[in-house]
Amino acid sequence: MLSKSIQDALNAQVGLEAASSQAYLAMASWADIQPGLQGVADFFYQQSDEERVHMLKLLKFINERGGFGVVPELKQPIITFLSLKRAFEEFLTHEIKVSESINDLVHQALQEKDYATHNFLQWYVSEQIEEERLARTLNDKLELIGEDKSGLYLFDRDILNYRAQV
Ligand code: OFO
Repeated sequence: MLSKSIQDALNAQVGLEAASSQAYLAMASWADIQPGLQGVADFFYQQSDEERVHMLKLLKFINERGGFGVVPELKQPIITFLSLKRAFEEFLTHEIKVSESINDLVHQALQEKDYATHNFLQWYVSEQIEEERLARTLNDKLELIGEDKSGLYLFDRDILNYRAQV
């Protein structure tokens, strides 16, 4: 059975994963209407779907452990970006925030000796290592590319492969 404090913290994480899904959906929709960024749009549509899966996993875990997974209200995320670089910086910032939140949850689970929740959260710890690495890799690539149009063309063409590699 989940303690009230762990349940609240897990539900807060449900909210954060839902907000991630919304944020990446907005990035996808923005990229979708930019010329030549179909790969980036597909990438963020996929990221958005993944975050929804992260949210569902948490929600179901809370319910399985005798709690109540609460579907959160959502604020509108940033819907337009000054540049591709800014969108990817936002992506990295968001993932760092999620990692910090997962780390806090892990810490809380240990403090409360809730080993089942601690064990469950290890999947998120690994996932965040991958997501942050991917976000950093893509930001580094964009830094190198700068304003080079052929570089941006290749970035867009290959972005789904980077995702598979990282
Ligand atoms: Fe990438 O945020 Fe979920 O875990």
